[in-house]
Amino acid sequence: MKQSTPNATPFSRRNFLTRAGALGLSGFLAITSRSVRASELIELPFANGRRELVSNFPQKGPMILQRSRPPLLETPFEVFDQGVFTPNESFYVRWHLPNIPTTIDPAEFRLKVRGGVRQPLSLTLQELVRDFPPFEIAAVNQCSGNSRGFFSPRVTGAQWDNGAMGNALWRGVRLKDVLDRAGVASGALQARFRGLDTGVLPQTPTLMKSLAIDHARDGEVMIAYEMNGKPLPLLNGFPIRLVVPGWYATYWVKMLADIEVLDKADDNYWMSKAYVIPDTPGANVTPDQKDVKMVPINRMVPRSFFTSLRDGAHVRRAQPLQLRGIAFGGDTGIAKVLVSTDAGHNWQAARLGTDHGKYGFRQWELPVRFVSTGPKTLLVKAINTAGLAQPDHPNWNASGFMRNVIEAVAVQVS
Ligand SMILES: Nc1nc2c(c(=O)[nH]1)N[C@H]1C(S)=C(S)[C@@H](COP(=O)(O)O)O[C@H]1N2
Ligand SMILES: [Mo]
Repeated sequence: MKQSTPNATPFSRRNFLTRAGALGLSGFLAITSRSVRASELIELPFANGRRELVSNFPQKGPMILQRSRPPLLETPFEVFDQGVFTPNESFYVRWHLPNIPTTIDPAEFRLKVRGGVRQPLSLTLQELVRDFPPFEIAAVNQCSGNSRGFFSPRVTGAQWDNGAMGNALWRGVRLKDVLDRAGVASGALQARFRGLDTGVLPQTPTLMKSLAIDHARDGEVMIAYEMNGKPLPLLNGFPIRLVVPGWYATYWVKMLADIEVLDKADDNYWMSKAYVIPDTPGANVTPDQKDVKMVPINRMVPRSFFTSLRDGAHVRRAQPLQLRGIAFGGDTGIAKVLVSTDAGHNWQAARLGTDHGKYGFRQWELPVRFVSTGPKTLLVKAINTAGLAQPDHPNWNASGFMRNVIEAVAVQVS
């Protein structure tokens, strides 16, 4: 965890308005006529994996188009080899509802805090920045459905490759400080968060997510106004979003505008139906398993990836080769990353890169040299500081959530 001194406020009115005006949102609105733009086709490594690589979303570079409205954009995996912080212009995007404001006037924006509080609040962005101590944390934002395209048997939902995740240095204020300003009333059970996006039909339930009040007040859950030193891109939740370190991104409500303190458990659609997992280790069930108890998705689990080479890569015998990748511990830090170059017979500990805090990506490296030619299976496995290791076999559930398995790449040595 990194704590830094406050610098010039990112939300001076002029700065904010200029940025809001400079978003170039016409591309966003006109996205259905995007065919005028040249785009490249890429092939994700599963059936029906052909996707367009598009560059016409505001504040975004080349992204894998999963869907245009609402936008689902995946980070091209090469980006993860370039460093542990995922650049804002490459950071994946996921929205559920199609009506997303295309401009936000920072001067008009208010964050409401209401419900079971002594003093309801309506905060301007300037108040949020000025009146609360700044807080920074590096944390992985990962969609519950990241890697869903690999589920077998296949399940419905966005068929993501492994790029529905990203790591950023988030800067903002602690949610605890804001809740304490409002004064949480006794009997409070949860805090519920809502953004500015809505459905087209009035009966579409607005996305709302809730956290236990103690979790909301743990001093780590935060309201972020900056991502990697810059205001949040509109598509990642400008002007503010919730950051819930160690938890799946469904809770990281974007364009956060409303916090309601509840005295009972929230059973709205997005809590009780849309984002529930089997209450089993690793959310793992068999496709024919019946009457499984379901619970809201929550903490992430450890994962690791190769980033320096892809499945099918050709490498030279006897030549020194630096294997490289990223790992994260889920809801706690990485203890070890183990790599096998012989399909799991032998494992070696990789060298871990700079620790930017327990919730972020950690780079790993391992020098290897292949003594014989032929096909080789390379494996990588993360173990977190709670002793949880990635499983040998992939988990499965009907929603395609929490994909986890020791990752493999096949290489050809010649
Ligand atoms: N307001 C709002 N916040 C939201 C969502 C949404 O649809 N609306 N989707 C959630 C889900 S499921 C994910 S995976 C993350 C994606 O965050 P990103 O687009 O910044 O990568 O946002 C979360 N926050
Ligand atoms: Mo998600």
